[in-house]
Amino acid sequence: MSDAERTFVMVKPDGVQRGLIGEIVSRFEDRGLKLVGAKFTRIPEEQAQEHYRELEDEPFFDGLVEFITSGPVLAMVWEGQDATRQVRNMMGKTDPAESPPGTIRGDLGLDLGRNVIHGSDHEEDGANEREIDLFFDEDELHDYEKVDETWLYE
Ligand code: DAT
Ligand code: MG
Repeated sequence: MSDAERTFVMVKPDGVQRGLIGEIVSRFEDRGLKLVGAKFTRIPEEQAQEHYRELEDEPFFDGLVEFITSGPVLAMVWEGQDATRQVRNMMGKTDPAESPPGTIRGDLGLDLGRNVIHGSDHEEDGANEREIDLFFDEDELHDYEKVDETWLYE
């Protein structure tokens, strides 16, 4: 495998409430990505503010923090070739209304403020490491080999 990397992904409170955890996890498994960490948790307000700190000057920031802390989320780390960019491609655009069918947001959402899933931004330097560190301790991430790896990568 070339270019293996880990990316931070989260099913947001709306995705949890709507029973979409299985559907979303399935998509990443089917794609061949490897789950290396997962945590079902309710994000403390301070952690949510830190997670979205790039957006703190936006008018929607307080509502965003309120929403993301309004119920439990499934925080995950997925590993694979070019994982960050591939996950973002699978998610679609930020606004579900602009996301094509076939993408997670394009298939499972309608509204910008309820877009079901978070994934680290591949265009933002170091976003992955920062977000993984914010949600996981080192011993909560698992190094292991999966049986399909020799068939998944040339
Ligand atoms: P993404 O989640 O696609 O990385 P982002 O990092 O720009 O998008 O924004 C984080 C979240 O903030 C996004 O998932 C939904 C919310 N958001 C973004 N732009 C918004 C807007 N103009 N109005 C309301 N919520 C917005
Ligand atoms: Mg983002």
